[in-house]
Amino acid sequence: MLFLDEAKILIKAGDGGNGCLAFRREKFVPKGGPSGGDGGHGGDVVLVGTDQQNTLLQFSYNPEHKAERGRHGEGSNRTGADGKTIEVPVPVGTVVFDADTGERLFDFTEPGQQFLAAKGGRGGRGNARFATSTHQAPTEHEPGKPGEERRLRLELKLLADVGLVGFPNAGKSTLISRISAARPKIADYPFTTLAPNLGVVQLPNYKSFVVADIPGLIEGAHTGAGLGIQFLRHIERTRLLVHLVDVSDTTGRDPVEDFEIVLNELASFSEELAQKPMIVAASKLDAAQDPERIAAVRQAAVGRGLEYFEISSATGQGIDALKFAMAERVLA
Ligand SMILES: Nc1nc2c(ncn2[C@@H]2O[C@H](COP(=O)(O)OP(=O)(O)OP(=O)(O)O)[C@@H](O)[C@H]2O)c(=O)[nH]1
Ligand SMILES: [Mg+2]
Repeated sequence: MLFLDEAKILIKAGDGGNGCLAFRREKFVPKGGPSGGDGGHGGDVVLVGTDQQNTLLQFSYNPEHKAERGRHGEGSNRTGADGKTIEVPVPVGTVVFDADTGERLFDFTEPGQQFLAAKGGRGGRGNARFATSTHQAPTEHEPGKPGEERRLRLELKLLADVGLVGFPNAGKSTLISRISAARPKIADYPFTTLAPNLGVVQLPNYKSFVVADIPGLIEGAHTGAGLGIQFLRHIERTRLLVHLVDVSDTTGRDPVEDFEIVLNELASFSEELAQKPMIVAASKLDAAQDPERIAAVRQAAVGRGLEYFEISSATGQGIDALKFAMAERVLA
């Protein structure tokens, strides 16, 4: 499933250092020659493709990136140090635009690719550089040139890492709203979700992954019942499915049957989907009074060799454990 992530950033390369105006002062030498050193060059801002990130989220916390300025030149022909160039990592898949002109500047397709986004200013020349045989005491010296400054718009097409599947009303949208900043519509009736929602799940170590919440599946979906199964193509390229099974007492259905129906519908969409790694999560534990219903779902999952969790998006029970299990699978 493609999802557009966008960020605007300001980048500023370092200014060049000023050239220096100085003359040598030596004992017994009445008039020393010019000795003003050159200013250092300002640092560049370079964007570098990385596969260690898959969202632009970090730029909302960090929208400005500035490189160091060059140091000014000094007397005794000392050249100022160059400013450090900074490298700003951007996820592979990012397209870079000039935010002001709309011009497309660069396309990151591989990790390690570099784009010089703002060039540092040249350092100014010190007066020592202007000396000639006929002009032995020059006072000319140049200021450093300003570094380039640019506003960029970054665009990233995101691929979901995890697909949430289950019966309508199983609590998929509620779960994604619990673990990400996504705020999809949630309601107490089937087929609330009509189109996929994506959410970015942030982990404490600054890593993140993308979860897709899709419409519910019912028996016969592959023949068009409910919303059909066409939307399953949105999760075809995910690495993991999380299968939510409502074990609360209010459904009036057998949760194991729900579980098997969804497995069948996935299989009738494609073999690939049927084979995808899956975590089973019994949902709405807070509203489940009957331990046998829960045990039956656990048995059905574990019997198929699937990892199993019990959660409640209402109370938060099991949510972190499930989140970290997802992270472990998709970030491994
Ligand atoms: N008690 C309880 N209710 C929940 C929990 N999670 C979700 N619900 C409720 O279950 C109903 C359905 O939740 P949704 O998140 O919309 O379910 P869904 O799976 O996205 O449903 P569709 O989009 O229709 O497929 C809502 O009324 C939620 O408030 C839970 O952990 N406990
Ligand atoms: Mg929903």
